[in-house]
Amino acid sequence: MTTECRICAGPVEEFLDLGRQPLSDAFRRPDDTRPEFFYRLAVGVCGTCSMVQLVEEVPRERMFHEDYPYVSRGSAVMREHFRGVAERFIAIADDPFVVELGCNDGTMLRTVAEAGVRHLGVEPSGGVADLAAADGVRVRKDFFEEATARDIRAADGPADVIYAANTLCHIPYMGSILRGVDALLAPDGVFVFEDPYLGDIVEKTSFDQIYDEHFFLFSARSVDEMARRHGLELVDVERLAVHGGEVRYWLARPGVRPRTAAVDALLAEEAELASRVVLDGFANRVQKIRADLVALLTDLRERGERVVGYGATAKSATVTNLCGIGPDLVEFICDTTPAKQHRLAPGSGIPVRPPADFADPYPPYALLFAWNHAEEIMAKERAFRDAGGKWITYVPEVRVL
Ligand code: DWN
Ligand code: SAH
Ligand code: ZN
Repeated sequence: MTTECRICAGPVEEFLDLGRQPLSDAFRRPDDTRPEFFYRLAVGVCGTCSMVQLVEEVPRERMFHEDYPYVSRGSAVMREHFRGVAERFIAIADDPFVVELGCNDGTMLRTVAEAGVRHLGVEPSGGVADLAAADGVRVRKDFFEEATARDIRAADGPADVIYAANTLCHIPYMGSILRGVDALLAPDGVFVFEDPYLGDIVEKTSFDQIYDEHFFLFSARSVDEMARRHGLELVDVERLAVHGGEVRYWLARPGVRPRTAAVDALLAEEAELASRVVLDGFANRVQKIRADLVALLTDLRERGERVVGYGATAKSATVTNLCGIGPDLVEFICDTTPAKQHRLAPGSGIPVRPPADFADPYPPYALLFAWNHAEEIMAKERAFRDAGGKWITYVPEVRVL
């Protein structure tokens, strides 16, 4: 099947179909009897600009609304990560104006606000935006797009930094976003964004990074092409270890900043990344992980062993719904997020419970859905191991640890 690229209108060739999937962050109340929304989750690659993207778009209001449950503050590692980012932006100019798209609960901007630096968060999900405001962050409850950007420019002046973490890849209407960036960014300003990196996703076969909210899987090459088409230039890239491997892209107006050697090095490394051979290989490894995981969980059930999930991630919706994992295979998922607890995970119907329930009593096996936070979680759950518990992971392959 071929569709049209959301960046360049070139032909998008599908290479992986992950089937009928629910909204990844739609945790339902147990008494909610309304039918769930499903869509077809499939990924393709543009033959012209190499952008990897979903072939079906979910309307944004279905995903990002008052009850959007994800909060950035749920991980100590991420809190520290965003404090570091904020400190760099605070020091980037005299009296800078820092705008964050998808500021969520204000985890990054709160450091900027506390330093008395001019800032604005743009966040359409009302509940998490309220958390940011409660922490002293100036936030506008809106989707960022061209009209919003023009409005902000008129009211607050040009931005020295426009930043988006794990947000730009959520936005299919990229033309409007980049026209907005052009309208809002100061002549010597920077547009900085960080998202899961296609290179890491392919290398680790972390197919669960693909779900409704993750519309694009960026690479240096596809971002370079995208920037050029919109009058911007990719001037720097940084590889990040967070969320299973990301890249932070720095864009500026042409000629304003020299392009670093890191950009050319990453482009060279990516020579084959968007080829059909590489992407078809990825798709084949996904099917192997699916078969191995179903076999392992089925075997454990037959032996009467309990398995509990750890971390009700958006990513886990892709895994459970692709593999047909329900409460018969995974008893419940424990998670620290208040808005997910005592709800049912989307599609699978697996109950979500507070982490205290994990130890009550410990199961023999825990399926680590939040594998990107493995170090942090395994450190805080040492007692599970000490009690003889074993972790199950499926990235980069199914293993019992
Ligand atoms: O891109 C996105 C990223 C930034 O966040 C969004 N589209 C949605 C969301 O994706 P996710 O849900 O896959 O993100 P995380 O950060 O992998 O989610 C971790 C989950 O695990 C959260 O629900 C919190 C929970 N958790 C926990 O229960 N104990 C996390 C940690 C670190 C813990 O110790
Ligand atoms: N930046 C945070 C949150 C990422 S989750 C972090 O890295 O942890 C993605 C966020 O993007 C959600 O809070 C969602 O509401 C927001 N979002 C989605 N579309 C947006 C848009 N058009 N403009 C601004 N934010 C958007
Ligand atoms: Zn394209």
